[in-house]
Amino acid sequence: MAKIVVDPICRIEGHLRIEAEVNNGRITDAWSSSTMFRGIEKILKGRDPRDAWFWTQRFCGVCTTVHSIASIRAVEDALKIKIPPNAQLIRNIIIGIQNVQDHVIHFYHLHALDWVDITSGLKADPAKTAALAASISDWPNNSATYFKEVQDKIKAFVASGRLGPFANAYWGHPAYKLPPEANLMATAHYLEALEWQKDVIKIHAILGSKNPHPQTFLVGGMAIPIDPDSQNALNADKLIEIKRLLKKAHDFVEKVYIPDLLAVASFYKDWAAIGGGVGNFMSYGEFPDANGNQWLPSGVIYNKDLSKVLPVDQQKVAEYVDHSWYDYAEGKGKGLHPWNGESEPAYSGPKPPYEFLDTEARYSWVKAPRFDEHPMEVGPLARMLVAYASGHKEAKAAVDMVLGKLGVGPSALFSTLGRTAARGIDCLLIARQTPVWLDELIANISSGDLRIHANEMWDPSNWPVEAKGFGLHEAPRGSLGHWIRIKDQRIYNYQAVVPSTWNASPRDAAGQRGPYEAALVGTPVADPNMPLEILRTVHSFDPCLACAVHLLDVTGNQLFQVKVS
Ligand code: NFE
Ligand code: MG
Repeated sequence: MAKIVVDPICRIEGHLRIEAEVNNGRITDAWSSSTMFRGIEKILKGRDPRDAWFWTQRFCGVCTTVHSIASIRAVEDALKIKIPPNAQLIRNIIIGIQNVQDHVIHFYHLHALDWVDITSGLKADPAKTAALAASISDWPNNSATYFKEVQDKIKAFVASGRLGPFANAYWGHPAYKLPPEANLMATAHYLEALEWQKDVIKIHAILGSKNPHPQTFLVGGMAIPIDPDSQNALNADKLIEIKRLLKKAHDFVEKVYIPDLLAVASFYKDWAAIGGGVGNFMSYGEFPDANGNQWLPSGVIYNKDLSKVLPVDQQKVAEYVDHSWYDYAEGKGKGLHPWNGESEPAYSGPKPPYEFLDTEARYSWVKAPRFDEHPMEVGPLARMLVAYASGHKEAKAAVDMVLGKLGVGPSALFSTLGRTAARGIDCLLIARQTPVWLDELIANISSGDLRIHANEMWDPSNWPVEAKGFGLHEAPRGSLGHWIRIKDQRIYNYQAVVPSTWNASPRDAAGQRGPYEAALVGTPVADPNMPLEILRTVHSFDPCLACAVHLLDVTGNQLFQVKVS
């Protein structure tokens, strides 16, 4: 038996360590550990609830909007505030483009190199690459000249000895299966996606003044004035520019991301039987209309059973710390609902440098959230499964299209490949739908409705002495919840349970594995010195440990470690 340590997992946000036991070329057990603590939930206590979004937004710079959204929703829920339709639609557009940009960045810049061997692309024939690209998409850039230019650029990188973003990967690993032309095509689109994402996110700059971390969120609505006749407000020119950028976003997803995803996935169909995980899925639902009806449904699926979608009741969320470096006042073995949540750090792990964590004891800064005692996978796969099983028309059509093109059935969704494919489908659906919200916004403004903020509860003297609320959101990586208790106009308690807390969860009091841990069991590892397969499965979740723990590792300065014993 070999125990493998990968620390840190690269191409993610934050610090994640995986320890895995490998027997006969397969992982037989795994542990997911965050080696980073932050503590923003504690910083919030005693502050003005209307400022919470601004602090929580700093949980993370990747999902740059999501904690603002969850936070203002939590405060609005506590204070019973109904926001105007324009604010709802603007939030949907901000959330929509965040998801689309984030998924494309994940596919090309964080996950693709697990499947695409850039060095193999150096051997590709640019003309054949153009023919391959033309066979799957009419994207105009796909010419032999273009692919030759990209190949020359990579050759120059290699010749200079400065590989930049491509310096660190398991190049030449036998688990890479793409022919050179497919590798070159994907590499070209990696570079193109870098430019594209920079452009499309300008929508956040227009609606939110900047990105990352847009600045126009506001409890009760948005802080962006609407006035078709003013240069200093959301006017017709800006709406037209948003329309253009949304089209650009959608075109790339439809004509580059999805064709590339299908092309790459077709070489890795064996990964449709690997990386299934806990088999329970949860989505909070997202994109409310003016009446609060969600465009993507909420729901819970247990044991991969798509015949039943159960309702989400936030009261059933509880976090355990039996294997996490926190102390609860009442001791071990109990889960706390976030309204009563505590974040008292209590590090009991080994002093660095250490070889292994004591995984029988506490081993992570991530807590273990459970829904009705069950570990839940959250994220695009959960979202698409809940939508599919709920009969969501567009989701069903898109899922069936992808499964049909790959020649696999719905059971293939419960896998590493399924997770990666579902992210593409989620991205496609949202890229198609976001222009619809823009049109609704334009129609509403044209009808003369310029309201953007509900003022009546802004003044704290109108608030009850005590109030509590929750804000649920589907962030790119999945179900995000913020819970707030307000007392005497100040934050009495504040807890966030974020997507990567669900997915990167360690064991709970009952010893149940978290989703990364469960998904790794059964994953093959051809060469324990180059655990590419671990990266494939863990990356398929798109980890963000900055979010999940919400201080820095003040002792462990190690930058990279892959250890086999
Ligand atoms: Ni830091 Fe995040 C998203 C949140 S974490 S990226 O999406 O919330 O899972
Ligand atoms: Mg938390």
